Amino acid sequence: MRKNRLRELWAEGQAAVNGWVSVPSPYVAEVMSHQGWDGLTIDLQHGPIDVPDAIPMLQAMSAGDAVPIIRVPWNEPSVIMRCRDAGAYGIICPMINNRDDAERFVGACRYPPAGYRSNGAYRGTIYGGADYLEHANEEIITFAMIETREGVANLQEIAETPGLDAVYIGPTDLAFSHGHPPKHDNFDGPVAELIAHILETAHAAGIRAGVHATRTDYAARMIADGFDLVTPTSDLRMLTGAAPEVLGALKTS
Ligand code: 3PY
Ligand code: MG
Repeated sequence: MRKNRLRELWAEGQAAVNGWVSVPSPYVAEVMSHQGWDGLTIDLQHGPIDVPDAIPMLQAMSAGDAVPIIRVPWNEPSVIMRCRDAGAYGIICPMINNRDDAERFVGACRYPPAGYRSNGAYRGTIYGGADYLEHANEEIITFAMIETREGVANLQEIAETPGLDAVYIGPTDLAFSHGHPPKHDNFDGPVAELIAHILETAHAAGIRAGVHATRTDYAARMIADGFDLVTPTSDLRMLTGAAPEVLGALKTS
């Protein structure tokens, strides 16, 4: 089976830099898969991408090196299994609040006896290889999003869920649920303290930690602080970020 490059990076002690795709376009996914991102996450939670859109995007990404990841819209086993069958090598699941949520999520990503995922990886075997079924449980990465007050309160038992590889922090929901303004890139303050606590608890439980960001300097700081994966920007942010600079330089009114 094709190796999961993120696991290899982590084994080498390196952090992974993950790109974020929210435009439902195989062409955008293909372009980004050749840019040098370690992982590329197709976001099915927020934005216009649905499972039928994601499949040609995964196909387009196959030729590049970026590890294909999907953020599913919710902890819904049927959607998780469809994404896994389509060849995702990592699943990010939003709003994991307790051990039951974590077990439901991880079980949908793993074949028995580790989980209850149903057999039928029609594209997994094309992307991963003929021995996909034999090794998928060890290669595919499960990320539980910690982004609620309840998720933080139950973090220890979530992090110790067998088969869970990593937590992934959604800073704006995390802030929201703790009564703070929903903001990314929290360099300091109470949300930054929560993020540091999540990182420390995940590592103490022997799993990895990733964090969502929108600024390169913040993502660099998170790598320096010990995060195993950072998402510094997205397709849409790069598009919308560059336009004002160009237009500002050329248009006078
Ligand atoms: C959050 O900030 O809550 C996220 O889920 C990031 O996409
Ligand atoms: Mg969120």
